[in-house]
Amino acid sequence: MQVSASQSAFDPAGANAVLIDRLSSVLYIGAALIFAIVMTLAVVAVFRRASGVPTRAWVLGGGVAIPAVVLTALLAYALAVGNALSDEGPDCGTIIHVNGKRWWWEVRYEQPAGAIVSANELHLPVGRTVKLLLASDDVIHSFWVPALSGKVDMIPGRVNHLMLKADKPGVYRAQCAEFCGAQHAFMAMLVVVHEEGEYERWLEREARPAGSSTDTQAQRGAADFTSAGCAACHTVRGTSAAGRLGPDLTHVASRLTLGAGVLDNNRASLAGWISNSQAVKPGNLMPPIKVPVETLHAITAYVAGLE
Ligand code: HEC
Ligand SMILES: [Cu+2]
Repeated sequence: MQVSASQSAFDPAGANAVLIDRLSSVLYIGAALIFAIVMTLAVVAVFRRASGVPTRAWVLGGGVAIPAVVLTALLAYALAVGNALSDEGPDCGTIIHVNGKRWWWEVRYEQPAGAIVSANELHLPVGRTVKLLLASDDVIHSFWVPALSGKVDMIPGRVNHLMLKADKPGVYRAQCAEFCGAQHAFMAMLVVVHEEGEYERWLEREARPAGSSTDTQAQRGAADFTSAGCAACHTVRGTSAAGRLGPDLTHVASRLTLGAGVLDNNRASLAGWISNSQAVKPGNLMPPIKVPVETLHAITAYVAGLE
């Protein structure tokens, strides 16, 4: 993928990710120190076996007292971090639903003016805590944006919460982190964190229905989109297409990637995806569409115009 997007828990860009990064550093460094001390003592013990040092104090001190103190301290610290991670904070006004699908993501923005449905890209305002409500319609998925937070499972019949706050604008990569079938590895998503004020503008654009094109090929493509069967699975708001099996395509052309992060979004990859997405993402739930090449071009022109 050409879009540069960080997917590293060691490069935190949000408050929760910083807490997790710090906790893991403490655990890594602590474990390394303990390992070094134990190994040193083991070596010393091997060479001083016969010298008659009292062992009782060593066993009780090193085997009981020190582990009890160290492990209790670590447990208390880890519990405090876990508590802080689920803290809503006073400024949490934004609620976004993310629904795991085989093998893509439905994203629904709760709005005073009604929900906006989108897919395969999550948009966030910088510096504000957002509450994600995570669910699944089919199998268990797991939502994970390593640069912003820990993983939370998406379980059919349940709604799990995740508080997200991004401190730096940018693009971060999310990945399904629970094996969910053939295309689990290609179930990714980009998280776009907007500058102050930009998020509202983006939401406003996303809320609009699809515009109609003046391009004649695209106009033909709009009709072909329905006759070729695309509308049975895809919604394009503002048209009669209202299918729910696949991602909402109302503004698909403005997304950075196609197919949940498998392809860069441009006209060539779009044509390739539409003619046979199975070649790109084998086993995904969109069947190959057999249409004459002019029809394919027309549909591609139409979909590429859905900005
Ligand atoms: C049987 C249902 C079905 C039909 C028919 C169908 N699709 Fe899809 N489509 C899907 C599913 C499911 C996905 C998501 C696949 C994935 O990423 O795993 C998808 C994904 C897509 C995407 C990528 C969306 C994104 O957010 O990246 C585009 C574009 C698309 N379809 C266009 C079309 C067009 C154009 C047609 C008609 C020629 C069509 N589809 C017909 C089910 C369908
Ligand atoms: Cu998954």
